[in-house]
Amino acid sequence: MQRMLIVSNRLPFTIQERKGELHVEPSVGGLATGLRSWHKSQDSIWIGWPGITQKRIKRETDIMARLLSENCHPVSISQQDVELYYNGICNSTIWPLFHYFPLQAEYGQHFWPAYERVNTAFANVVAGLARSEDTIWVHDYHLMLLPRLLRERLPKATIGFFLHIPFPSFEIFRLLPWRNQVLEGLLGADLVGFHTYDYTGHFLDSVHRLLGYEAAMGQITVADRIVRADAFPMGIDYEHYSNVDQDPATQAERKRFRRKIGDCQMILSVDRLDYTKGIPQRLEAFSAFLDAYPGFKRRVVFVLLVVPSRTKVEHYIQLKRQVDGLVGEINGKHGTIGWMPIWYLYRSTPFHSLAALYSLADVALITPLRDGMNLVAKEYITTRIDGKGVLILSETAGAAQELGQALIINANNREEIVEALAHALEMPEQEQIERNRVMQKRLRRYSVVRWADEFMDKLLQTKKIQREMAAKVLTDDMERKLVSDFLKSQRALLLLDYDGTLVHFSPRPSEARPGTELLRLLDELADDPRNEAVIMSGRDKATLEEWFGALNVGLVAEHGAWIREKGGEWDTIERLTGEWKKEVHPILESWVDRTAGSFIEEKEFSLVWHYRKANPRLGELRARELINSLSNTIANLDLQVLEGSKVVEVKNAGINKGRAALRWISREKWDFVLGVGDDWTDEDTFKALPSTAWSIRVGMGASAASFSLGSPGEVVALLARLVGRKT
Ligand code: GDG
Repeated sequence: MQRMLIVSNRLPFTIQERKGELHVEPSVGGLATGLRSWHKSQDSIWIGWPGITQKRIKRETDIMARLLSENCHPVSISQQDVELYYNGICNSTIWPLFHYFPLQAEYGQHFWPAYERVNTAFANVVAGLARSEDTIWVHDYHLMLLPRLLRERLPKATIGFFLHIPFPSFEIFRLLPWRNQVLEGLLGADLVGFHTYDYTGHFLDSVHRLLGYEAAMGQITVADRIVRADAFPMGIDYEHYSNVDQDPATQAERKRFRRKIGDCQMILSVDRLDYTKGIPQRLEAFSAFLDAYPGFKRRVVFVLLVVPSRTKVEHYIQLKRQVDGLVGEINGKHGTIGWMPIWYLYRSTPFHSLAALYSLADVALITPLRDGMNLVAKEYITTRIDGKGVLILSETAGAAQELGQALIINANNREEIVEALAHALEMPEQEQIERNRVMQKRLRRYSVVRWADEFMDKLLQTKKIQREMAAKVLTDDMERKLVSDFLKSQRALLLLDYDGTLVHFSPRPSEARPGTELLRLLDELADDPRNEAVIMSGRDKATLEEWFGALNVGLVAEHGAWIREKGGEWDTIERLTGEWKKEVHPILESWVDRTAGSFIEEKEFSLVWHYRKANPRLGELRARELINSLSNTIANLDLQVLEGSKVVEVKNAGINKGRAALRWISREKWDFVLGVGDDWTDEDTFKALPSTAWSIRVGMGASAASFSLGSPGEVVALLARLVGRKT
C-alpha cells in the first residue's frame, strides 16, 4: 500500500495545558473528526501544528512519544506567527472572506509574510519526511501555498489539496490582496478538491479570470502540467455514528437527558462559536417561534451546544457576548418557573454525550449563514437509526446539496425558520422516517472512506494522464534527433503556425506582432536554400504581408484561403467570393452589441468574432448562441463556422490549413518535414503531413501531432537550435 502524508494546520490531537501539565486530546472540528478514522486505517503520517511550541514539546518527551505513536509529526509555529498567521490571515482574513463576510476581513500588513513563513515551515517538514512514492494530501485554507512550495522541492510528487470551506465567487475572491499567489499556490497540486460543484466552478472561474488558464471538464493546463479540480462532498464515518446508539455510555447519558427534559420535545443545534454559523439569527428565530406558536411553550426545549473557538479573535469575543446576551434575554422573556426554553452549553462535550443528544433530538436546527459542508447535519441523520427526527438545514451549507429531504431554509429568513420549526415539531413519524431513510442511504454509500478513496482514485488518475501526456513531450533526446535529421537534410519544409505557436496570444490581435529576434531567426532559416519555411496563419494577408513580406518565406492567410509562394503573388486556393459577408456581418454586429469587450475582425474571405476580452463565461455562452444562430445562414451560403481560441470564424466551406499545406508537401520530395501548431485549425496541417514528418503541438491535449512542447518560447528555442547548428 502506498504511504500517505496527510498535512493540515492542526494535528488530529491537540496538546492542552491544564495547571502546568500537558494533555493530549482529540481535536474538535470537521476535518479532524472526519479524517481521524480514515487516518487510522491507512499507512499514513499526519503532519500539523499540535497547538503548543516545538521547544515545549521537545522538553516533554512522553508527549512527543505519544504523538509519534499516533503517527503524528509536529510542525513548529512561533508565538508571533500564531498571532499573525493563525489568528491573523487565516481566521481574520481568509475565513471571513471565503464565507462571504468581506466587511469582517482584515488585511493586516504583516499577515502575508507570516502566511508564507508558516507554509514554508510546513514544506520543510513535509519534504524532509516524503519519499518519492508517497502521496501527499494537503488540507484546507491555512496551507494554500503549500502545494506549490512542495512542487518546487519535489517536482514529481503526487500532491492533492482539499478545501474544507467554501471557495467564494470571483467577485468576493478578487478582494483578497494576495489572490494570485493563492491560486498559484493551489495549482502546485495535481488535484484540487472542494465540497461542491459550485465551489469548484468558482475556483475555475477565478483561475481563468486572474491567471488566464482555461479549464475543460475541470482540467487546467498550467505550463507543462495538467491540474484537475473537482467536487468531493465529504462524508462521515457512517458505521461509527450508526452504532453509537448501542454504546452503554451513550445509553446512560440519554436516560439522564431524558429525565431532565421530561416530556418536552427537543430542538438541538451544535456548532463551534462562529459568526458563519448564524447562531444569533437562530436564537431570534426561536424566540419569534415561541411568539408565533405559544402553544409550544413548556412543551419544547432548545439545547444550544456551542463549542468555544478562536477565543483570541475580536469578532469571536464579540459574538460570545452577543450570544450570552440573547440567551439570557429569550429565557427571561419566555421562561417560566420550571421551564427554561434554551439550555445553553458553552463547552466541548464528550462524544457519548453528543451522540446521546443527537439520538434524543426531535429536531436538529442547523442554520449556518455559510458553511463549507457541515458534518453535524450528517451525523445527526446517521445517529437516528430509528429513522425519526427532522433536520432543518440552511441552503447555504454545502450539505444542503446532498440532503434534499431535510427542511431547507434561508438562514436570513426568520419567518421561514419559524414555519420550519412548527412543521418539524408536528411532522408525522412516518414522513420523518421516509425522509431520513433516503438521506441515510446516501450517507451510508458516500461515507468518509468513500470520499477519501474517490479523492485518491482521481488523484492517481490525474497522475496517469500526466504520464501519458509526458510521453508525448519532445524530450531532449528526441529533440537532438530532430535537429540532427534537419541538419542532414537537403530539402527541409517547415510549416509554422503563428499565433499561440511562435508568439503568445495578446488581448488584441494587432498587439502580437513578431519581435526582431523572431524575425531574425525566421530570416536565417528561410535564407538557406536547402530550406523552405511557410507561415500558416488565420490572419489576413495584409497583416502577414506587413510582418513577413520582406522574408523569403511562403505565407498562408485566412486559414488557407490565400497563399503566397516565396517571392510570388497572393493567390486564392480556389475561386472564392466574399458576397456572403453582407448577410453575416449584421448578425455578428448584434453579438458585439450584446457582449461588451468583443469585436469583429474582417478578412477578405472570412469574418471573425473575437471575445478574448469579454467576460469569459458570457463570451462562452454568446459563442454557443452565435454558432446556433448561424447554423441556418451558413447552410444556404456554403460557409463553415470554425471555433478557435476565443474566436468564432465564418468562412467559405472547404478551406483549411491542411489543404494549403498540401500545396507544398506534394510539390517535391522533401527529406525533412516539420509542422508546428497550437490549436485545432493546425490539426488539418498535422493530418496532411506524410508519416515520416515531425509534428509538434504547443500545449497539452488530444492532437494528431506526435509530440508536444509547452509554450511558444520552447518552439522559438527549437528553431534557434536549428539555425545555430546549421550555419
Ligand atoms: C470545517 C468546515 C466542513 C462539534 N462539537 C463537538 C464536537 N463537534 C464535532 C462535530 C463535527 C465537527 O465537530 C464539526 O464539523 P462541521 O462540519 O460542522 O464544522 P467545522 O469544524 O467548521 O469544519 C465545515 C468541515 O470542515 C469538514 O470539511 O463540513 O463546513 O467549516 O464532527 O461532531 N465533537 C465533540 N464534542 C463537541 O462538543 N466530541
